[in-house]
Amino acid sequence: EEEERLRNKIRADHEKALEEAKEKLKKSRDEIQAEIQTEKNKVVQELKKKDSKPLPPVPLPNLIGINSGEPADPDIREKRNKVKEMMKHAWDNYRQYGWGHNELKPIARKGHSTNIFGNSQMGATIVDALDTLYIMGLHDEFREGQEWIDKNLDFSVNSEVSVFEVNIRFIGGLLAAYYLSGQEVFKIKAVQLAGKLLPAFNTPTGIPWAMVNLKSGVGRNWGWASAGSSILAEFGTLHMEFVHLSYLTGDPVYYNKVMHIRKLLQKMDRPNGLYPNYLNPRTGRWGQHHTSVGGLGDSFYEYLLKAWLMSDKMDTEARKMYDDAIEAIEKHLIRKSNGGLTFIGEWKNGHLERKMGHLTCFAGGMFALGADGSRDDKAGHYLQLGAEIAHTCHESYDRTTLKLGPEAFKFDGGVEAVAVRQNEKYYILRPEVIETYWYMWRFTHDPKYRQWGWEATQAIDKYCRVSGGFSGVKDVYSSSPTYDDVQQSFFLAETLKYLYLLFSNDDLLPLDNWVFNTEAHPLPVLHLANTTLSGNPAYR
Ligand code: DMJ
Repeated sequence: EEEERLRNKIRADHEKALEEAKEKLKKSRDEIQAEIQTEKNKVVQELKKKDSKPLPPVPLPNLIGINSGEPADPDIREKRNKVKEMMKHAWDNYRQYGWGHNELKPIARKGHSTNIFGNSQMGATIVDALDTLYIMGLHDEFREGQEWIDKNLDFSVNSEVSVFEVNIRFIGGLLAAYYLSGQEVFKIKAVQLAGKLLPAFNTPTGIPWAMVNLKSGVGRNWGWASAGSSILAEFGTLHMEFVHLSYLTGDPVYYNKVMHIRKLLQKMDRPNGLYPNYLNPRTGRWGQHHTSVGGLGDSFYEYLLKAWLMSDKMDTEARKMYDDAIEAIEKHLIRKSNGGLTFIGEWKNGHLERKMGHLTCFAGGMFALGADGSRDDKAGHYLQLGAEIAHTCHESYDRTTLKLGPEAFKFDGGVEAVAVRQNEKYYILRPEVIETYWYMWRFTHDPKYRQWGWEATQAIDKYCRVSGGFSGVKDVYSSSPTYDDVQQSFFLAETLKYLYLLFSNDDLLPLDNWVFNTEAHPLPVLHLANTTLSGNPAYR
């Protein structure tokens, strides 16, 4: 019977083909040629599509866990309210004296900016603060920020900006605001801005320039970076945002750019298994062999881990690169001081510099976050390593007069977790130590992390607060410190957000559903198999 059915089908197909051939013969030469051309075009289009490997179209993920996270314990609630009050103080003063400028000078009470934001007023503090305002329930302030963005945020300006900073603060901030609030304006602005960054990738290797002019698209590198190099922590900290951009637009261009960077890095030799901080975008060769888990290297490692987490653990290539990298880091850069403090040093010109930066302190949280799923099931080991880094960084705070951590501290001859050089004694409202307390709190619920976070909150409020906002201080060992008169935008994006989360319940932005970019902007895990557009009460 089956044979009979097949024979009939073949006969029918044959007849159909004959009919089609007859039809074709009736057509004019021109008509046939036009048809061939159409077919050719289709094939070219298909090939192009294949070449650029589009991401599968998927609906918005189920956004679970943007509840208020209000703690039951009145003491913790009071602490959380204090952090919210500090956010209000920072925001209100920026609103009053710096509105529209990138940052605030809280003592001079006027706007402030640095070269990373270019020469135009892009409201960096507004964009960076939005999601913190949102989760704290500061809805009026959030709306004001949204209105400013809607009316004033314009990227067609003749201004040269840092690709990395604009990505982590602006694109990250806009995307998080979009996912939390559902307001289209944030998505539209994020995509517009991303388009302006794309020309930075026009280099012989596809490794982007550090800076790009938003109007002309001309890119270049920092003058100080090893022989015209791009920086690992800059071109290696685009992945999360760019994958989300492709996901939201259906346009694979962003995804392709960052995957190209990854593939290129994967192919390169790594001295001692370590990634140097500098890579020349013209030649594709490493610059100086400096390796750091602090400035210039830090968030590259963070984004390998977070690419895996953000993909719902599907991107195993990223996880492997992370595992390989931290194995080499542990072997070559992590040591114990004479006094028993675990620290992460820097590799410079063939030797280990026994110095750790405030920036490096984020790694405690990263090790804890990466513990689950680690190679050879070393989860306990990495959680312990995270705890040790948290302890060391707490010591760096505790051994100062102001109980605020210095920019860098040494572990050399008698000196332990203390800054030695005058120009390393400043604290500029950085978040990394508090970030690590928060991750450790989420994974262990050891009350000491809340205690340490509270110490830092009090110290910031006592020594960095001025009537016009919050300022960095120049020397954490001096009892009469001078101010640097800058309220950094990351203070609102990160420092205050991590403190607020530390004193909130875990159901506010649970880590199973959200991954924080390096500027603490939460982006949802793309649970591709478990997605829904509506019907989730937590969404909006
Ligand atoms: C922030 O912009 C980000 O956390 C970045 O990854 C490192 N530096 C600052 C905060 O210190």
